Formats: sequence, C-alpha cells, structure tokens
Amino acid sequence: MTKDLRSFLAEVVSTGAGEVKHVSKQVDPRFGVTAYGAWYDKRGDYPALLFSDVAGSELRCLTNLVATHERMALALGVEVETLVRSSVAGQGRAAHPPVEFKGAAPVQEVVWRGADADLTRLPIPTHNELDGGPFLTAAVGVTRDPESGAVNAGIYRHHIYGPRRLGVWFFGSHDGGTIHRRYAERGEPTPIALVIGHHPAFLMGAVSRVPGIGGEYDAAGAYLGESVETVPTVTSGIPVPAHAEIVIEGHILPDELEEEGPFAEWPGHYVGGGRKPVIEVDAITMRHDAIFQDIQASGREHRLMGALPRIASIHEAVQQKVPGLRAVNIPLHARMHCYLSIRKNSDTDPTRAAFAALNTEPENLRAIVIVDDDIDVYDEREVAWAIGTRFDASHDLQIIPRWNGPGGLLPTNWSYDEAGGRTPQRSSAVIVDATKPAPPVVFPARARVPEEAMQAVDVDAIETITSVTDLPGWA
Ligand SMILES: Cc1cc2nc3c(=O)[nH]c(=O)nc-3n(C[C@H](O)[C@H](O)[C@H](O)COP(=O)(O)O)c2cc1C
Ligand SMILES: [Mn+2]
Repeated sequence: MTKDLRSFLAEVVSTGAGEVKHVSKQVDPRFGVTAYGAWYDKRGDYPALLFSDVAGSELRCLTNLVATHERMALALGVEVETLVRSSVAGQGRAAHPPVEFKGAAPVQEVVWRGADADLTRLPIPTHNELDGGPFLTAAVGVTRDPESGAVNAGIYRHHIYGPRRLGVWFFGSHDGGTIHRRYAERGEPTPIALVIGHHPAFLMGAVSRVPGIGGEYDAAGAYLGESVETVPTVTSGIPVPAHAEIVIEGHILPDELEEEGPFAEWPGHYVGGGRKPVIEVDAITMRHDAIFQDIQASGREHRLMGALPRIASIHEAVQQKVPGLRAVNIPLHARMHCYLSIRKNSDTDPTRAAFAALNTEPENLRAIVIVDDDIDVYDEREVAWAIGTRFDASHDLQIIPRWNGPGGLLPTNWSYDEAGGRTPQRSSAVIVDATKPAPPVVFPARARVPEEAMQAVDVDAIETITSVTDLPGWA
C-alpha cells in the first residue's frame, strides 16, 4: 500500500495509544481549531486532532499530526531515541527517485475549476489572535526552475486574501523565491502547485535543505522508503504526488505585491509581514473525501517540523567539511540556536563546522555553539557546562556582523521606534567555540567515576531507609 496521509493516520490509530482525537462538535475556523491544540498544549499533550465539522466547509481538518517525536519516529521507521538523541535519522537511506503514477490519480478525483476553485470552501484556520487572516501552514509549494527544469518543493506560508487569491512568502535564500524571481524577470507568471495532506515523511523531504534547486522529491522518497508517485497538475503540468489529499493549482503574478500578515511565526513574536508576492488560483483538485491538513502555527508542531529536517540537513552539510562531526541539535525551545559536537582534529574545525551550519540554514540560525564529543548536545546542562569551562570570550567568540536579514522572522532583524514602527535591518550571528584545544595540547581531565566501578554497582545491595531505627548503628 502506498504511504500517504491516510495510511499514516491508520498506523497512528492502530498503535492503540489514543493519539488521534476526533472533535465532532462544530468549530469556527477562526481560532476554533487552534484553540483545541492550545488546550492540549497547556497540558503538555500533543495528540493529532481531526475536526469533522468546521463551519463553512464540507471537508475535514486535521491538525497537530506532526507535533511529537513519537509520531515522527513512527513515520520515519526509527526508534524515538534515534530521532530524539541522534541527528542521523536521515542518513544511509536508499534512494527512491520519483516515478510517474499510472491511471486516475486519487488527488484528482474531484476537480474544481474557474469560480468553483474557491479557497473559502476549504477549512483553513485562522491561528492566533493578531493574525491577519486564515493561513495555509502545511502546504508544500511545488515549482519548476525555468532554467534547469528541476522540480523544487518547500513549505511556505500563504495568507488567504479571497476566494481565488492568496499570498506567498519566500524567505531570502530559499529556492522557491529564486525560481519566482527567474520567471518574474522574464515578465512571466510562476506556475505553482500547493500540495496539502501527505505522509509526514513526505513533509520531512519537502522541508529538507537540499543543496541546489530541486531534489526534495528524492529526499522525500528516501524518507518514505518508496518513490513519490507523481501526476501532472491539470492546468500547468507540474508533477504533484498522486496520493496527496488536496492540490491548489495557481500562478504567482510576476509584477504584483500585496501587504501580507501579520502572522504568528515560530520565534513567537509578530514580526515580518510587508508586501509579498500574490498567487491566483486556477484549479483545486482533491480526493472525494479529502482531509485538509493544518500545522499549528507558532506551536510545538511548527517548531518540530522546522527543526527535525534541518538537523538532518545540517548534519549532512557539516560532515562534508568536518568529518569529526558527532551530533547536531537545534533545540525546540530556541530554534535559532544550533549545537554541534565534534571530535576535533584541528583548531580550525569549529569555525568551519559553524559556517557549514550557518550556510545550510542562513535565515534562521544566529548562534552556533561547538562542543567536544564528550558533551551531549541534547542536554542543555552539558552544553552550558562546556561554555562555562572551555569557552573564553576573548579567544573563542566570533561575531559575524550583518549575517541575518534584513527583516524576516527574527525580532533582532528589525529596529523599532516609539510610534510602533519598524525598519528592517541586518543582524549578526555568533559562534561560540566551547571546545578544548586540539591535540596534542593537553587539557585538564574531566572528573568522573571510572566505568569499571560503575559496572560493579550492585542494585540489590541498595536498601531504602523508611524508619530511623533501620539506619545502621542507630540506637
Ligand atoms: C511549518 C513550516 C512553515 C514554513 N514557512 C515558510 C515560509 O513561509 N517561507 C519560507 O520561505 N520557508 C518556510 N519554511 C521553510 C521552508 O519550507 C524550508 O526551508 C525549505 O527547505 C525551503 O525550500 P526551498 O529552498 O527549496 O524553497 C517553513 C517550514 C515549515 C516546517
Ligand atoms: Mn529546494
């Protein structure tokens, strides 16, 4: 059976852990869907939430599906421990290049064209209080590079302006924006297909930082363990997954911008927005009983789906420059930070590793901390201890001025004034080298109890004292 959103949902249900909740009561797409997610979030719980009655739409809405390490581990076929503590979940996977689907594609069972292709018929949530409107948060935007013909994919946010009009925001270095600029320079519209609802492994591939333009369907195939089966869209012929739930087909206007946002993003502040490119919808295709997928904006789901694919991509990119790389972490609570542990060969390794990481993820990272391989990058206490003991600010701190921005999602990429105005600016990145000097220099040894002694610990010899009279030698 082909892996898709439904096969995964069925798999999650069959684990018996009760991780899929159904809300049958009618909810308002305006904050109604996200309120349930936020209610669970307050309790530290992140079940997938399926809404069968979103006011104004016939379609079901699914959110929070990709919010936990447990479900992402299930989706990628790895142990939770592997996914949580290791950054190599994407490595060593067999290639499965995309193939063309033969026959009638499920995603084109229903075709809405012209005035029928109305976005307001979809259960698109408005997520957070100050958001400028409903946003697509889990749509994979697929475009084709006019120069190489390569098919490129990424998740981009889309502000809904009207029945057939929506925005798109491509951050600085992202390929989607490069492709749009290439079409726009020729004065041509950019055909784009927005793919909604697929297996989480497909999303992992789509958000991977693949070097060069395109290659995301290959990355998705590697994560899925099977080829993505594609079908051409009905209007522009862009290949889209035949087993997706919904595809919005459209074109980005070459010469029009519209005020976009505000929208609460993963750093948790309302920054960004401004005038952004506009998409006009040409058609909407879907399955008969399509499920619309949403990602809880600025919530845990948003941060996890931002961090996991990037950890894997950074691991690959840094390893090419510094083979001594051991592990990568982008902490969920501060996704602009990146911790790298390396087995150091040379004192230049930390800087090279840091630049490889920064160049893989130039928009979002602003602090790289490099530690030795005895430090666990998934343990904040160890990282802080390494900074406290192996980092000297006057020798080991490097500031890269004007690295980020101008503008974008990081609050530091803007300057603010008393009237509530703001101006985009560039901000700096920092490299914190918390490693010991490279060999042969001898650095003080680390305190620890010998491993043999640890092995000799006899748990049966441990007695819990519940009464003072049981204390040895107590009168
Ligand atoms: C939930 C989510 C939302 C995202 N929103 C955007 C966005 O609005 N704009 C953007 O450029 N990238 C966004 N990203 C990141 C891109 O999808 C990602 O960096 C991708 O690798 C870009 O691909 P590209 O370089 O081929 O365009 C988002 C990622 C996630 C997980
Ligand atoms: Mn790309």
